[in-house]
Amino acid sequence: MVAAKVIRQDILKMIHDAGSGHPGGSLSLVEILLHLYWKEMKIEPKNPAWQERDRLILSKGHGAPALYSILARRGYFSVDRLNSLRKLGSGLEGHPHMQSLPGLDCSTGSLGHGLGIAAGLALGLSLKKSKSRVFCILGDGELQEGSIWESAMSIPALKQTNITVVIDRNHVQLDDFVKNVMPVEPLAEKWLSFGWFVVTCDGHNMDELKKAFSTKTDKPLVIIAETVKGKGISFMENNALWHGKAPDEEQLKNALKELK
Ligand SMILES: Cc1ncc(C[n+]2csc(CCOP(=O)(O)OP(=O)(O)O)c2C)c(N)n1
Repeated sequence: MVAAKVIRQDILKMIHDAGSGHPGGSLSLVEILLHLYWKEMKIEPKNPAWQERDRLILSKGHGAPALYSILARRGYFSVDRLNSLRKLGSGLEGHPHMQSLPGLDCSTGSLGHGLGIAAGLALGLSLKKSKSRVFCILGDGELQEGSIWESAMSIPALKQTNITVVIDRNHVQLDDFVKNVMPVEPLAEKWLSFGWFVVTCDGHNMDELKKAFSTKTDKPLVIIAETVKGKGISFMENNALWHGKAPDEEQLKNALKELK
């Protein structure tokens, strides 16, 4: 498995080179994606359209830099392509565009849609008697979208146990803490009451993630992964200013120094 700091370095360099992007919510995703792509998902990077693969929907599509780094480091495409983030025609769009890059199972960016798509995908797969699983990553600010809760209600009703949801619970959204904009607590209780099995873990701890993902249950599983927005870079951590801003030359230098 690639080290988390390699992914974080990629994210920072990509966004710096692009001159725009979302560092905070990309840095909080790193260990979740590392676990999924190295330990959890059944995939064949050299055969991204393999029918039997597990699917990943990054519903918080602005976290794309983290996903692109993971896909490149996992072998879906060359690491050299990472510096083309947000460049016209590069395929590394600001938000995932599944027709443009190998390894993407869904185009996202407009928040609130990923779980509904995951529900349809999971239903289709089970109708085909496929063993493939669907993983869907949601942001905690994203949970304020009403469509999430329609899907959260439907999935247990349809008995879709081939879905695992991960909530990147970094407590910050676009310009403030989630609790100051529209609180989502009591979060575990909400999902429980909709018929999910809920596990909470430290979303930066690989052992805890492994344990959470291996939960055995006959209900759809939601993992509330407690994370830190901007994780790893002192001046970005828990700071909404770094939701959607590229580091300049000096800030990139300082950030990379912290990762050494
Ligand atoms: C439907 C929709 N509304 C607004 C936005 C703009 N937007 C992009 S990211 C974001 C905040 C999301 O917060 P959260 O889900 O907590 O993401 P994270 O903090 O993990 O980056 C918003 C409002 C969007 N992409 N889609």
